[in-house]
Amino acid sequence: IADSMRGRLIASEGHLQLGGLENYMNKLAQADRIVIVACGTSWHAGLVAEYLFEELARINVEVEYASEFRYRNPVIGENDVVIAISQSGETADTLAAIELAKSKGATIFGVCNVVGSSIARATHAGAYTHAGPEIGVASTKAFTAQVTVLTQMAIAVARRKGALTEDTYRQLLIELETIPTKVQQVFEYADKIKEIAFIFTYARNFIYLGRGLNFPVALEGALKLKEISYIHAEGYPAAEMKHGPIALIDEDMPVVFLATKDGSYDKIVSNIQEVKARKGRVIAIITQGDTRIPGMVDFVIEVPQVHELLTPLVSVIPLQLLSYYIAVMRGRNVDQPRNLAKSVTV
Ligand code: F1P
Repeated sequence: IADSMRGRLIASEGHLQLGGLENYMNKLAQADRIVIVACGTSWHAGLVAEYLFEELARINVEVEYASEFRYRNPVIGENDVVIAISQSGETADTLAAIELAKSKGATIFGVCNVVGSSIARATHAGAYTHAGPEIGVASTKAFTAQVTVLTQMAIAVARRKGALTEDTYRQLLIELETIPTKVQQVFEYADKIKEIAFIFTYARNFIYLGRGLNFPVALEGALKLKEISYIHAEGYPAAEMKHGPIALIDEDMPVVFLATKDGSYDKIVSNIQEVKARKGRVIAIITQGDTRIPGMVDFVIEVPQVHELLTPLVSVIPLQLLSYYIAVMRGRNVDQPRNLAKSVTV
């Protein structure tokens, strides 16, 4: 993962190059609304992009499941910009959503991994993620690659709009270039994650909670666990817990918290207290050096400090590893999980 990110970031050293997107940058910068269509893991990358485009470029973003969008009668037209995200570039639902939006006059950008794929060809412009082949069915490095490219797009569009100062722009680029090394550092915790996986190998349910940019990461952590270990897992925004899922918490419920040091930190600490008060077993993903959360929870996994806007790129890694080890310990075929296809072409 780190290597595929490093390659892409070196290619953009000091300046963001987004290939075929360069000529369409004004269209993106002037958009009143961006509609993101995708499925599965790619949809989660879209949710991260929603936070980034809104935060950095102040553009209204809607993130749609392509599998729903294609069957609706969505309000979309010539002034809309659609970003379609797909690892395989062959997902039938995403392709159908693109065709529908195109027939209404929208401009379509693609973020695809597979060069020359059907989705890449159906778009007006786009950026390839160049994450290399995904060996397994479940997307992992494709997710980090998609988020990297979408982050670069959001930064570039914000700059084009004049919404970013030159200092912030430079700072974000410098921070982006530190990410591959920081991702590599998370792997130093692999043995610890393996121990936690061993303890929870036969759990029947899991809940994942996060706020802000870590909310899509919670969804992605739950999806990875479902996909490769077949354990029932739910991801929620931590603030939604009190609106229902809190009823599920007891001493048999493992709860994974995305609790890195960011603007939501104090609120996530309160959510952890709420779960501990109900005897939930908490695994917290925390920022290295945090001394507050370790005393409150059952297990911690540390990730390096990163710029707040880049958090998902590192906080997702321990969740991918946790799913991987649990699946292996349960004897699952992690590369070819049952009932899943790499490209869902129907
Ligand atoms: C979308 C997706 C993947 C998932 C699985 C089924 O694929 O939902 O996220 O891991 O492979 O398809 P894509 O459009 O990103 O290729």
